[in-house]
Amino acid sequence: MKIQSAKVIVTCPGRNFVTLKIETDQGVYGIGDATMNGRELAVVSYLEDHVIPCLIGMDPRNIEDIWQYLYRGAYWRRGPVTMRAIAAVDMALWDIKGKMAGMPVYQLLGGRSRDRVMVYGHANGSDIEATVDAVGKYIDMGYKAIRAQSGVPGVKDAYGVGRGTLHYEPADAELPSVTGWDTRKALNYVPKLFEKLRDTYGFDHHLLHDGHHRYTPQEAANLGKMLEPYQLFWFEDCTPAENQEAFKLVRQHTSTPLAVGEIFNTIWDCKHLIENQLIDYIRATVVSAGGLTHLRRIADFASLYQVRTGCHGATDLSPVTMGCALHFDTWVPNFGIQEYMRHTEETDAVFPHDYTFADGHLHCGETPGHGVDIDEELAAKYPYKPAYLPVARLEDGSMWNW
Ligand code: GCO
Ligand code: MG
Repeated sequence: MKIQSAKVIVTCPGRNFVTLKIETDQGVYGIGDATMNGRELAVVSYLEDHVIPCLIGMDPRNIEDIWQYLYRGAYWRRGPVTMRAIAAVDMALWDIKGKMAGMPVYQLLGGRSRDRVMVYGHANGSDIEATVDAVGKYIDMGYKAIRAQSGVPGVKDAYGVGRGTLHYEPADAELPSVTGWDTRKALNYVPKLFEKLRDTYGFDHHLLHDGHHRYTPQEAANLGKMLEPYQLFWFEDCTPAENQEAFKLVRQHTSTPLAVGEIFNTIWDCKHLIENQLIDYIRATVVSAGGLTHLRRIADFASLYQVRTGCHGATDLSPVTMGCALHFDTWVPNFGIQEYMRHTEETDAVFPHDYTFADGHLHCGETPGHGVDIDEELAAKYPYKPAYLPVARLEDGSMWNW
């Protein structure tokens, strides 16, 4: 069996997606996601100019060998572009293997560990009152776990606040728009949001919060401690995870569970935090961390330390990544939770899929492969549109972490 051709499809049904389609000499094809929000075309070039020529003629059944070929063989290892390109190939190959075996991917991984996958949705509002209302709407939709982000008075376009409640999308401008940040104001506001949420809805639902790399370790420790009475499911990206020693300080001061890893690309990014038990949830996901082949290595390593998974699932991860993540979540023994930001109807139409939402959970389908396809004709109707993520500046104009 041979890989006969492969192509990259770029489409913008409301937002940009980069998709790899691998075709075999036996008529079976597979689909993979390679989207990198705000930097899409770098991955397109990596795939078209440097990966696809090597794939032609390879045996698509050799998933592991092809993974090693692309990782070791490039010499230049790791990084968000390389690992997304590898991920796209990997997803497409698992899709092909599943189709050939007549089995959904979770069966190939080792079978079902659970009936359904608990997801969390994104509730946000311009202030506490609006955010409390938005959380109520998610509870009404059946969610068991909800991430809450509120605008902060005096902070321009604080992170995580969308225009509607369902389809938050931060990449919105042809050049990066400038948002504001003020840690003092956030530290004063965020605990009040969670106090109000617990007062209003009690403790039956899981609540989550994303710090989006904004706080210093000391500030993160302080906020984690202030949030303890509200028993969060997790406090995410409380401080940048470049200097991972910094998490020791946060950990020493708070028992609020910590989640990190949506921008991690390999097991090496995760190793220190996991083996030093500095986090509770690892957020690496299929598209950013080298596909299913690599993500399961991360999960297995994490399981040694009772660290559970919490795959990133924002809208910039296409339905293809969501489909693969759900097969992974259905299998992985140390599952924690899956993020689920809904795609628009346009996106769902371009990527027909068999996963379904019910009662706060997602269910992966039983279609052979990962269960997500691309409608190429429809995709062609939505040409690529440059869109950047915002940047953040402090009140004095200094750059900060968006
Ligand atoms: C999350 C993330 C996203 C990112 C987005 C960037 O927790 O879902 O932080 O909202 O900001 O994926 O492209
Ligand atoms: Mg996040």
